Order: sequence, then C-alpha cells, then structure tokens
Amino acid sequence: MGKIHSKYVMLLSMLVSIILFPLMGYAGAIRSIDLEVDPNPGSHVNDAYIIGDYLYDNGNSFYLSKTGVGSNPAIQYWGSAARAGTHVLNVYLPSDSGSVNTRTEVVTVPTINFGDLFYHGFSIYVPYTGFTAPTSWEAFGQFWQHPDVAPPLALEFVANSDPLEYRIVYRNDTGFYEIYRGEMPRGEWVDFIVRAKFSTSSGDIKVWQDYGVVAEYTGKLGFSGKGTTVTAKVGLYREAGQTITQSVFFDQIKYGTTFDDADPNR
Ligand SMILES: [Ca+2]
Ligand SMILES: [Ca+2]
Repeated sequence: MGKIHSKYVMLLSMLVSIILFPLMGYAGAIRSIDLEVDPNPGSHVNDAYIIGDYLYDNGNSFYLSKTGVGSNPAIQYWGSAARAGTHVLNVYLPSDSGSVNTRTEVVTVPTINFGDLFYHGFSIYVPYTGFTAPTSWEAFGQFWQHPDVAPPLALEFVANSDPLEYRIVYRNDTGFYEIYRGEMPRGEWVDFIVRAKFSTSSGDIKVWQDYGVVAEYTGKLGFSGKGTTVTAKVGLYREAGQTITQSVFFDQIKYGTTFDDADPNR
C-alpha cells in the first residue's frame, strides 16, 4: 500500500509539473531566458546560472560565443528595475586594440531551418553611462548563416551615432539592404520581437519595437549554397580594434512559433 501510494504521488507530481510548466511566466516559448531562479520543487531545472561557456535557464543550455576581448556575460540582480523578475544579463566589452573581431553573444537558438516561420523576442537596456556608440559596425542581435557571408538578418548599432541609433539589415544573394533606422532609447528597457522566415525565394521579416511595427519585408532572405539553417544570437559583436567600453543588459529572451511565445512582456 505504501509503495503504491508513493508511486501515485510521484505520478501526480509529474503530471502537475507537466500541466503547470506552460503556465509559469515563460508561457509556450520553446526556449526562454528570463535569468530568474524559478521555484520548481524537486529540481533546479528553471534556475539561471552560468558555468564556463554555457548559460543555463528554464531547462535549456545556451552556448556563449566569445572572441577577441569578449568575456563571460554575467547574471546581475536588478531588483524591480529588471524587465521582469529581479535578474538581468549584463554583456560587457572592454576597449580593444586587437585585430580579432570581438564578441560576447548568447546563442539563443543553434538551428533554425529555412522555411520555418518563427518569433524571437528580447528586451535590451542601453544605459546612459557605460556604453559608448561603436566607431564601426556592431550587432546586438543577429541571425547567422555561414562563415563565408555576413549575417542575413541583423540588428545593429549605427556607428558614431549621437543620439544612439540602430538599424535593421537583411542580406540575400543580390545584396545588402537596410529596412529600418531609428533612435535606440537609452536608460529604459526596449522590447524587440522579430518574426522571420529564411528562404531564398519567399522569405519574411517583421520587427516590432515596443509593440509598434518598425520593419516589414517579404522576398528573398538568406544565401543560396551556404546551408539551409541559421543560428540566432543576442549580445554584442563588433569589429576589432574599437577602443571603447560597452555595457548593455538583456532580459526576457524568448523564441517560439507565435508572437505570444516571444513577447518579452509575458
Ligand atoms: Ca529561469
Ligand atoms: Ca529577468
């Protein structure tokens, strides 16, 4: 009787966790980085922590891509100033006089297939102090396809802009196109949701900044003959040799198949 009872309790607790899991903040997102240590009795599957080259959160591991003077990002306590919860991710790049392009990025999704429509959301905070505009190119979000080519979709800071600006660019076999340029607010959280489908014939891009559409495109997106998958990353990635220091913050990084999945506000 005791054995049967404990089996039932185990089964019941498994069922409860399966049913409750989607209701806990990260909704139906396929991958979610909220940087929070979430209550989850019996395990620490939802804890956010960094060990070596990986960030762990909500049951997934996320590779930290670092080159040049890029170093580990850090999980920071921000209390009620966080976009959600109490913790955020700090990405910091020091001054660099080297010759290697420098980056600290989180690989949020290692493989997205061409032809799949997806939503990728995140919230970014660029402080008034501690961040100097780049003097050359720099991305804070990108979808990377192949080492031979520049990323087919990227969100980039605009070099030497004051006030700080960002732009959205896409690439395909015929060229490089800027589809939005506007101010990047500082000292506040800015929510981005990117909807995209990579395809060399019928691609799709739609980008929301703080729930307003800033860019839309349908057509060729990505390169032919360079594989048929992309990797999604957020963080900082800039040209080598920029003698500036930069600190930015991220929270509520989400990926899924619907707008709600990727909404930083959910
Ligand atoms: Ca978490
Ligand atoms: Ca958080």
